[in-house]
Amino acid sequence: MDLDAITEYSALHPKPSGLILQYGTAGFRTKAEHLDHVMFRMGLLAVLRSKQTKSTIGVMVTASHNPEEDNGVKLVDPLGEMLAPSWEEHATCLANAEEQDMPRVLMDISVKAAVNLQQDAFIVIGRDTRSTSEKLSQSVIDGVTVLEGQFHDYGLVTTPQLHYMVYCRNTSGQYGEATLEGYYQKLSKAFMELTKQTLCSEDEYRSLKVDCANGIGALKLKEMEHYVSQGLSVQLFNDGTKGKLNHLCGADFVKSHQKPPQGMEMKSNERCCSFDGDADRIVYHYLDVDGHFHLIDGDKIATLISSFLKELLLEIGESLNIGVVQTAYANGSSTRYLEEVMKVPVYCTKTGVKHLHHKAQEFDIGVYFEANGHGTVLFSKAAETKIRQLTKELEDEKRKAAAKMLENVIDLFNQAAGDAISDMLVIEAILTLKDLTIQQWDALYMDLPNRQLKVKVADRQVISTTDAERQVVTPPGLQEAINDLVKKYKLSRAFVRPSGTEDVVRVYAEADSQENADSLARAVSLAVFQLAGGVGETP
Ligand code: 16G
Ligand code: MG
Repeated sequence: MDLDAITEYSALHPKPSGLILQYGTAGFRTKAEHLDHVMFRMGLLAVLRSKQTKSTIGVMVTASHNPEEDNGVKLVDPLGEMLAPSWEEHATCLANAEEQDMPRVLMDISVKAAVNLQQDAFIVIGRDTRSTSEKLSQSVIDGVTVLEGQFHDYGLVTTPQLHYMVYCRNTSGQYGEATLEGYYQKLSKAFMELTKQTLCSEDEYRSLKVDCANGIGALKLKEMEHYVSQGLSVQLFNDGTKGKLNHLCGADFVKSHQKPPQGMEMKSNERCCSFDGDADRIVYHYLDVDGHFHLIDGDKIATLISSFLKELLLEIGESLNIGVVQTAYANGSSTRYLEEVMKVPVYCTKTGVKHLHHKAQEFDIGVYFEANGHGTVLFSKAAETKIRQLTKELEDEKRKAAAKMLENVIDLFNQAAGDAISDMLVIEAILTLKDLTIQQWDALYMDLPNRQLKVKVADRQVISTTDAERQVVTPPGLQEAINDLVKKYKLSRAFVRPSGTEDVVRVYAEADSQENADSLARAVSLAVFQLAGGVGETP
């Protein structure tokens, strides 16, 4: 390592002294103006990680659903997965090292992680549409270059597209071709094959309105449109030509406010969906004939997909196991429906894609979705091989057709990461094949009314949790207080957890009516405020 060169270049990306940032649930995220040094250093770190794993590593510049003024960065590990936890710690140390200490911290990491510095390194870089992203990704490149890493800059891509590129490059093209063209080809081919028998003539089924959150999703859907136009016509709203990124629109807004996005013309019973700012989240929604808004969130998406997969598995008669992974935010009705009606095992993990992804890898077919719309389906290598073999060998026409469909589903899901585009195509295919309207899908079960609130406390880390964030361990007395409150309502449940992306404690409550869910959420917020050092206004 040329420490002099590193010192010299680092001075061009100086760290504001005293600034402390954490590699959180999904990388670093804060106001864009504080991130230049972080980007440079993540370029350096990506090179070390690439040398250590002898693989291509990804660096994505985005702050997803956060406001336009924010930005962020995350590293993508060799199989398209989130960065390994021990390297998250390295990332935090490196980002927080004061200017003069940085080269030494970098050396320490390289020694600790037993990096062979002679090894070649290759980094792929992507960015979202934020006005600050281009310059920040240039700083990543500066970091990569000073450590003599090779790189390819994909420029504007969705987060899942970058994950896809990393996965392709590290599996010598077996997963797909590491280009945007390759991505569109792979997905559209699987989509067209999956739906080809049943291409429905009614326009109602084939057109979909998409709220793109004024983000990268709009650009990429425009690029992909003609590949799938025979099977699906998408009408884009909030495509970034007028509105502000993630402002009053997008999946996060729609889910957390439970209202339609602005800037989208919705007629009753029309199928609509919303992406988030980097297109790794999707939720569906519609207005009924009375003008009431209905949200179809990640839980209902998981239900639709897993029931479809379960039917196909029954059809081919193979004993491949299927499991659904959720978080504590999953609506109680969805968990009950999956377990009791569909009879699929359901597991709960901590919030954050990496936790769900990890758990889902334990099954032949692991369906994971957060209620907020992050998710995908993972097929184990063994399950994939089995299914591909069956499509060749089966003689029974019906079983063969089911196996073929499963094969298309494997190709259609972005197995490197949850992907709004890929999820959207799977959902559209299933609705078409099963001849389901959005109302029929919505009617699978009724969500329990729920409410999410935030509480400001002096130090959110005083709250620690266990049992996949469903129980509070500290501060003492808080869990007991929550238990007592929950007992006062029917069909009720509540939990609290420190946010991994914002300086707040999050509160979730559900109950038999909206009024009760609201009042339980308020009462729990007050308990947090009193027992966990609330600051500012009393909730
Ligand atoms: C991040 C996570 C998301 C999680 C959210 C929770 C990824 C790619 N994203 O956006 O999965 O739901 O954080 O935020 O892992 P919170 O900790 O602030 O509630
Ligand atoms: Mg996102």
